[in-house]
Amino acid sequence: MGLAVSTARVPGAAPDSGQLTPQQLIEIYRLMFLSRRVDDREILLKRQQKIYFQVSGAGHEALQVGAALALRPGYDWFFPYYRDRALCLALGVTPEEMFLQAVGAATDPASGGRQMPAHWSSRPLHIVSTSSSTTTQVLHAVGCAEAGRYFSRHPEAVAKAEGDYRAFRDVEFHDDEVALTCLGEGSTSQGEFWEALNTASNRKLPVIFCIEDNGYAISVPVEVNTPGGNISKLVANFPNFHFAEIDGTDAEICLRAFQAAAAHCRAGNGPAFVHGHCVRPYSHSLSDDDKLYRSAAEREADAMRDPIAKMQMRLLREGILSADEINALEQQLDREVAAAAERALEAPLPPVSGISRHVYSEDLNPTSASIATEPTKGAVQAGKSASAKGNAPRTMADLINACLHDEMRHDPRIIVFGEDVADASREGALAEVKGKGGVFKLTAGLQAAFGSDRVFNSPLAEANIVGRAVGYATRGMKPVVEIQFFDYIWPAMHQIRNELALMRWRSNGEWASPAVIRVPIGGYLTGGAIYHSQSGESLFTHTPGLRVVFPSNALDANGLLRTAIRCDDPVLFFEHKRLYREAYGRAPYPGPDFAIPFGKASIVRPGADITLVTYGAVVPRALQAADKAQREHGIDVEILDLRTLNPYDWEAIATSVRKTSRVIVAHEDMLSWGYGAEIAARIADELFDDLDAPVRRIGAMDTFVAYQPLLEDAILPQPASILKAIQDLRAY
Ligand SMILES: Cc1ncc(C[n+]2csc(CCOP(=O)(O)OP(=O)(O)O)c2C)c(N)n1
Ligand SMILES: [Mg+2]
Repeated sequence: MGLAVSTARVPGAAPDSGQLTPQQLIEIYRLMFLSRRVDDREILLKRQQKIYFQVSGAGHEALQVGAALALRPGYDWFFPYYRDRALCLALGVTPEEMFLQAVGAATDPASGGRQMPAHWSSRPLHIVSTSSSTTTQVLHAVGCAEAGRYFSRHPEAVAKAEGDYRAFRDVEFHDDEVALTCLGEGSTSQGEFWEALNTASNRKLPVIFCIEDNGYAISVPVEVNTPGGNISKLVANFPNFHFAEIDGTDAEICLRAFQAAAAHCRAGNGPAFVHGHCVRPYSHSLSDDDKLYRSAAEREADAMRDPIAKMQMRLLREGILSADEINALEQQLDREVAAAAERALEAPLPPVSGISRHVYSEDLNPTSASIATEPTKGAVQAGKSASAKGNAPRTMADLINACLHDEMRHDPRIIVFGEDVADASREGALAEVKGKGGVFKLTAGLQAAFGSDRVFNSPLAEANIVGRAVGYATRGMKPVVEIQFFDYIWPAMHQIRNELALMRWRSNGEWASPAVIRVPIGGYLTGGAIYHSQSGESLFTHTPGLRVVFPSNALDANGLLRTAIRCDDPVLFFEHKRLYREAYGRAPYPGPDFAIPFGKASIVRPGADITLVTYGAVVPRALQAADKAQREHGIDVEILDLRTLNPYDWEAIATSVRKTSRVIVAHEDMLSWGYGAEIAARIADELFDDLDAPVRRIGAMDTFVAYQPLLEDAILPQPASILKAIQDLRAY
């Protein structure tokens, strides 16, 4: 019997549904054993303190090799979790690449030394970078599958285009592609798991959910995480699924299960759920000792089901390999693994100078002055009659809606989803109804104009919205999603901070998720109360990788939203609810290509005595205060509207402060730890010699916004409180 000893996947080795050949069985054993040996070598390196972390895939090898051999690397899509060493080996990641990650080498292709080992990523193989967060990846797989379907229905969206993110986001897809996502049984307790099943089921998406059930989540046994102890029983009523509950330690059973699952998905019948019962012979990680919480009998029973031993027994029993041949194969693999580890230990380490690379796109700079255009006078919006609105000033809500219409026409990769954003999910009603188009009507008419494939309602689940957007965006699409109220962004916070913002940096530029999230924000609503008035922008400007935009008027909103959509970075686009239909800041339609670069403040009122740095709904309030200060007290205030909070226009701030020597930073959000704290600290640090007075800050009281208008007025900054600060600072 010839031995397959290469560490690369044997081309054409993927078995079909017929009898497995001896060669194929040997190949399966080779991959499983290789995975275990890479784990063993990493454990040794960790004990020698040559690497810094180790988590093993031991006990899961049969399930993972079965999954990999039923699918196609570089064709299907993979959203693994940290135990998936055997999966990744079988897809084509090499042991040396795994060791490069373990040592944190510059040449680690998954992350360039940024992620722990076993945090997989490979663009050529279609393994999308995953984080340490259990379960976030399942929603990415859902969005990925949706994107694949979208491209096969909309081939016009595949084309590249110069002048926006599409120049750097290549698209590949196959009509019958499948997305595989893996997770542990403990991780099925996360809400995101259920949110992913929801959409995969409802939209009949080709996603295979692989549950690698080793009975424990660190020290917590399955019955504590899963009522009744069996996740298959709980999910059994989701429509459109193919279900399989299998022995995850028998490689052939696993392979057959994934072949059936893939066939169901490729045929367009919906998603699949493969629940494999496997074992965990090596404790959770090297930081864990399962003797602390598992009985000896239980650990012995697990050892009896070790998939490597089972496969080896089969090869011997069926006379496929002799004991000597198995020995020879294993020794050969051991030598290859040892040599791969040695090479990795010699690899160059990442330069400190490269730390900031790939926080944001290296290709498209949204602050470039070349983005700036002038509004087109007398422009008429496509699809609207010239007479209807003509050149009359339009509200912020109207010009955001106009931008969405124009950009969707301009770029077929844009899709819009969120809660209530469609005109009517039941399309039959569209002929007779006006349509909803968002609770604030910002997406009105988009579904009617561009169809339900491009504009649709999500389930009422914010992590679902952002997690799917990440998946869509990694495929080169441009999701422009809506979170209905800033007050309810928190379920999506995990996806925003750990996934959306990090995809590019953690994969060292290999992957990116440049989605746009539009978020109505803020108070001054008279009755908005605690849960419809929140601000909190500094929580997001404190997240590297995310662009944060906060316009104060209709024209800026239009031009900045266009830059956000065409941008190659993820953008959080805050829209102040109070400004949506305000008389202040209306503007005529500026044309379909009007754009404002990020990081460019606007001087909304020039002045000589005091600089007032602000943004959002405080801008019109600051203007009122400044006019009064001039009129009644002769104080000439210069107001800077930052417009974008990350990046922000430090040059404009510094120039103004050098001129006035007095500065107030004002915002609607709470004062303490607010956005102004950073700006004030930087001014104090870098412009100390230019100041004639302390840096002053204005913000909301350190509380939430109350319902009773009397209280709301007292809690939020008002023109009167801004005026008082201006007077005090002048007198200092
Ligand atoms: C959101 C999140 N919470 C907690 C953790 C810490 N953590 C890492 S692995 C793990 C247990 C996962 O158990 P399971 O899903 O059964 O996978 P297994 O490790 O058993 O393969 C926990 C709690 C995490 N990484 N992410
Ligand atoms: Mg587990």
